Amino acid sequence: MCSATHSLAARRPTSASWICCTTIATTGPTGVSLRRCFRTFVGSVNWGSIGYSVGALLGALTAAPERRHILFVGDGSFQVTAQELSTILRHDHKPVIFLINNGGYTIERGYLGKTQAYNDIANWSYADLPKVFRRDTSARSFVVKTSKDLQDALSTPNDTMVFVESIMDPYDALAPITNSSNKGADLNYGPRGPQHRENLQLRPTT
Ligand SMILES: Cc1ncc(C[n+]2csc(CCOP(=O)(O)OP(=O)(O)O)c2C)c(N)n1
Ligand SMILES: [Mg+2]
Repeated sequence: MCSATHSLAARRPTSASWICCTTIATTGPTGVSLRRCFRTFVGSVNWGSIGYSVGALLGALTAAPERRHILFVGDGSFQVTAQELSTILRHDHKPVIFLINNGGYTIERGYLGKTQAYNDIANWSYADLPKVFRRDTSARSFVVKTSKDLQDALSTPNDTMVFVESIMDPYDALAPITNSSNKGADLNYGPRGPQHRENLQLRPTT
């Protein structure tokens, strides 16, 4: 996903804004802050409120329709406010949306319930939603599983909405994310909490 961000930023270095859900890392593998690639960064960093970003995208599109808006959102976050995609399409806005489909609440698997069903969510056919919400949509949708798929999606013309559903492994998370969840569980449940039992937490790969 980081390569996608850099690639898009390179294509639109001065006018792009980046809207982000709460669990997307804002630092690339090289430690470079991706926020600097964009003119404006919008995120719910203080409140950590999932679902915020889809509504924020609509707000940013309404405020500055002439600019290019790029949303990165998790599947769990998206499902909270997905209906706003309908409003975005009704107003004929043309953002680029990257939706990370990793089968549910990956960041929560680092607290507790690595394999528990309460961290799984319904596996919507996300890339079909522009068509569901607007019959005559011109949106271009992609389901990407490999870097080649991603390159193909990034090569598409950007004169319409571009919706990229990225399929990722539920256990694929950066170490800073899992470390922070593991620490959060220690705070929540205390030193003798259930988080220390075998295989209950998603932990950083060593
Ligand atoms: C309104 C709200 N409800 C619940 C939470 C707790 N919470 C934090 S992250 C998260 C899961 C996010 O899932 P997703 O967007 O798919 O991100 P992933 O960790 O899978 O990348 C939840 C339920 C929250 N932060 N805000
Ligand atoms: Mg998810």
